[in-house]
Amino acid sequence: MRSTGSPDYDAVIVGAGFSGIYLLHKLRDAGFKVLLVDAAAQPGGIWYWNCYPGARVDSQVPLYEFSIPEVWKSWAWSERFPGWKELRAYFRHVCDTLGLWPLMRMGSRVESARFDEEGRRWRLQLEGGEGISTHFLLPALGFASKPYIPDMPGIAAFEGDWCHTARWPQQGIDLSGRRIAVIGTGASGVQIAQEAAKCAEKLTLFQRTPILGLPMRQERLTEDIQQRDKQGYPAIFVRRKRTNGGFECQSLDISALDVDATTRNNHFETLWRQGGLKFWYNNFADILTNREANRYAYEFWRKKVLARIIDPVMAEKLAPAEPPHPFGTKRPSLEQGYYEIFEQDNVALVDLKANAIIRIEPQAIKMEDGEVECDLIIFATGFDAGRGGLIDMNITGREGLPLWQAWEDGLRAYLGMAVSGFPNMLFAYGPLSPSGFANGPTSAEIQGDWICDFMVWLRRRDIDLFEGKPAAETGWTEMVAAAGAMTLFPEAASWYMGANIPGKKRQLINFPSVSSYAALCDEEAAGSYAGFAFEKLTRKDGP
Ligand code: NA7
Repeated sequence: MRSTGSPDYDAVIVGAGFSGIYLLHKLRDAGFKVLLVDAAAQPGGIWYWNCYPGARVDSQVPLYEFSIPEVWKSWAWSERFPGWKELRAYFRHVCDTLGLWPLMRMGSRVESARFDEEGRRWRLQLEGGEGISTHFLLPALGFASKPYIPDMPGIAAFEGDWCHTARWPQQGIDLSGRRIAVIGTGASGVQIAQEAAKCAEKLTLFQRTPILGLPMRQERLTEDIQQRDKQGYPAIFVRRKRTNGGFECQSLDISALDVDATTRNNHFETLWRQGGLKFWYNNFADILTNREANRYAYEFWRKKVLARIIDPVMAEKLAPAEPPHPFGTKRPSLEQGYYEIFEQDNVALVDLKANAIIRIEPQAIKMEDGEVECDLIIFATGFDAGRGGLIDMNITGREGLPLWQAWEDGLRAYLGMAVSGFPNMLFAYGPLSPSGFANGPTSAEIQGDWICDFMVWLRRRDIDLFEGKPAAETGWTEMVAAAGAMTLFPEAASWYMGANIPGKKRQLINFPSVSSYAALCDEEAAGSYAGFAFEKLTRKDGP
């Protein structure tokens, strides 16, 4: 590695999901010397790692794709909610269409990234020992790149197979005829359970908290239908940036309490019929802020679900009279026949709140009361969202400060992109930005455009070094917490609140509105990036 001269790259992007690929496209077009590296063998981000049977996106076509015309005009989906294989094919299409492959190094894991103060560059160590240097470091790891597997005594001696949904083997696992235990009933648990129920000898779901499932209403899509609909795409792509969730429409601007019961119910029914996440994001204005309004939504949801479950004991476990948490404060999942699988003889449910797991035996899961024999354990137990992947990248800032230490007392970041003490680094899809809460591509494009504009602005002024100001960072972090406090989100022990990871500080880790986020980012740019400190330096032998 050179210690003097220009760094190898103007920017290195880490991660080939939506945000990384978008940044690569933008920065390449803006004339930067840029490289993208990713540990995965193929682009797609979470759609590379989450390749379990049934894995699919919960945002409908055309929300979960780029607004880049040459990309969407030449692409057609086969389903309204595409699965992981098609999403991976889409990413290949994006890289082909935009000619990005020569700038991508797949199968290359970044083991560490260290800010070299003297050399004014980031030094990255790749798996295998190679070192590269870059002026700017842009981690774009996604909010869910670090799977969480709870401590399960005895797992090492388990004689069957086990894995996390987000580390599903690329060659797949045949679920047919297996005795399967799925631990966790979030979006991933629901999706894999629906598939496993079709072919497993025995499927046992271990539920700690019931998921509040919404009907997906999957549809086949033809090219003709999409050709017709594409006339409306540009307007949708503009509109999705003006909503809280990054979807095509917003919550209503009236309270659920300001309408009579019939009107309220009619709106609930309409959303229910439309399917997807609309019951969550297109509902009354105060569903996520007012307990009474929220309870109306829960009661409607419960009535719909109870109508599909015959056994009253099972019904109380899956859709309890008392809500496990306010509706929508944990991410609802889209389901396709989830509630019906529990009527099958080969499917069972263990309520972990009534019967906890004690340990894993070589051929069974032992609970306080009884045991479940199994030969495949699937952990659908979620992620150390927001920070996990970044911490695993072993990022070290000024004076050798590791990122994990900077975040020891909680996550902090300016604009959800910059951390003080870590100059010349911006992350996309990071904590305290809308990522995770919002539709991914919307967030990726807002941040990608902003980062690219910022880098062009720096280049025009020959600015070598930027760093988020500590006061701006504190202000942003407090603002996200204050925004969260105005909602019901803090009432749920969710990953949105960091509550799923033992020892993680409870705080809202996502900025709760895409449109407000975009406005604040625009304001920052219009104000000459006042939240950042800059240094103008001459490189030893740079241009
Ligand atoms: P989630 O949504 O974090 O779900 C994880 C599930 O695993 C959830 O049901 C958890 O129950 C359960 N869990 C976590 N730890 C344990 C332990 N120790 N024992 C039993 N059960 C446990 O992850 P997903 O992968 O499903 O979805 C992540 C996001 O991807 C999703 O929100 C969408 O944005 C797409 P809990 O609810 O914590 O009681």
